[in-house]
Amino acid sequence: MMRSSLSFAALKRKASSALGILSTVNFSKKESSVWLKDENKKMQMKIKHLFKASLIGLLLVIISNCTRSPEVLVINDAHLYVPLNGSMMTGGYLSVSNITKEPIEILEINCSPYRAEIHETKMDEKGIMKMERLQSIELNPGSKIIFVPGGKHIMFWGLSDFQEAYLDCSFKLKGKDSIMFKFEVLKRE
Ligand SMILES: [Cu+2]
Repeated sequence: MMRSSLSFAALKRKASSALGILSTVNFSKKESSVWLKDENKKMQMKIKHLFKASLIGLLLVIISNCTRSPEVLVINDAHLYVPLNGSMMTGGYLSVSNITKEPIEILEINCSPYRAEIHETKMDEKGIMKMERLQSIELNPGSKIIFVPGGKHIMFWGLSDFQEAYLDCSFKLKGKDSIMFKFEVLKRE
């Protein structure tokens, strides 16, 4: 009777041991049987925890891949100067790099609720500097465009009373998700 119940318990343990390391152990003494049961439980807990941790890790990878759009443009040093006293407008500057292997077209900038446009300053045939609004900017694969005073720039309106350190904007891209970035707002000396 005792013998058959022991072997049944051993069989049960054998079945529940995930790694099968206990399958060759002889359960003849009660003490060792309890100890092994304990070890078996610990092992199962460890496996459970490992499984849980890897499941959470996998979920995190899936979530972060779904919510973060792959990087296509790298934007550096985006900054603007608060408007001069009495002026409604001011300029913003940055560099934009296309790190993909295909052309990327920037259609417009959005800094809502503030008005913003992509501009370029050019000299006309009479030698007069004028700025015009650009309808779009195309970046070739691997190319970089630097927005500088006297060249391409972002024109802002309505920032006279702007007090924050950063202004949130986004570039609308043709056929791709918009790129969000921040302009650092610099005070005039
Ligand atoms: Cu302008």
